[in-house]
Amino acid sequence: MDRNSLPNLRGDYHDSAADFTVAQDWAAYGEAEHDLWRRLYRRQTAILPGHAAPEYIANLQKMDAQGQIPHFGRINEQLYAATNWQLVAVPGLIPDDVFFDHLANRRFPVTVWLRTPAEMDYLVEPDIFHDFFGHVPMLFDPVFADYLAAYGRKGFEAIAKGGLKQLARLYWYMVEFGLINTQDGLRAYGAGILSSKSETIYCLTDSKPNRIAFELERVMRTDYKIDDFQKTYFVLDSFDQLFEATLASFGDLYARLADMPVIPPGGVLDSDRVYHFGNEGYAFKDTA
Ligand code: HBI
Ligand code: FE
Repeated sequence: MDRNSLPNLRGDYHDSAADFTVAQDWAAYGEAEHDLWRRLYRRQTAILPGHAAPEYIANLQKMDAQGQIPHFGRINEQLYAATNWQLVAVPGLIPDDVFFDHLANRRFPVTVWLRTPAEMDYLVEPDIFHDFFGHVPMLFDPVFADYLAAYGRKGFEAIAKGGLKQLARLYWYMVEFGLINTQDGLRAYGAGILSSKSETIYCLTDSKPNRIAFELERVMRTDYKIDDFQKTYFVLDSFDQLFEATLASFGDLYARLADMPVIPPGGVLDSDRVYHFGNEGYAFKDTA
């Protein structure tokens, strides 16, 4: 995928480098943007207790990012010391292969622009609030940080073996919309969830979606829609579980998955370990 094959995205890509990085130009953020950041941050942190994984909350607090739009260079001093990761500024979505290369080298691409006040509740493309508030706290978690680097390394194999769609589902369900089981019940750690007030509440309390135990092939077979709440959330027993599943050699996994039926977003298999059977869900006979 080259830069002019990206759909007409909102960001300013004209002076991005070959790896799609740009300068953050932190001084260019206006007071109105810092104020919107503070409003988004305050509103979201108010609902984290009881909804967000404790690791996420603890790591978010470490960064002290509530007062203004974060300066990536300052955060990188903390982040690099914690897990050898660093944030790189990008104009927005970047091609899969470039994205995987950044992750494999422990560089997390963070969009530089912030949504408008009219987009407080929803926007299509990830902005700095989604990328930073949603993704960066988990980069401070050593196991999750190792998982994400392993995920990036798996990107090249997926492109080579035609498994890009399956690997993107793993990212979608487990990085953007993942839940984890804790002794206090299910909690959210996914970035797409925790950067959205409505989905933070919906994913744990609404009876409509399925909540099903994570299993690598099951997730890789499950389709998703990008413009609505999830019909199914997958639940980890631990971050180690996700790391070990991703680190393992995938062997002929993509070839096997290519012959298996895609599972619709709301499907439930007989083989699923189900935490909650959504009332929108429907039995999808396990044809495996
Ligand atoms: N680019 N900046 C950015 N952020 C993402 O999260 C991202 C991306 N490009 C591709 C992508 N995500 C997904 O296709 C991953 O599943 C690979
Ligand atoms: Fe994201």
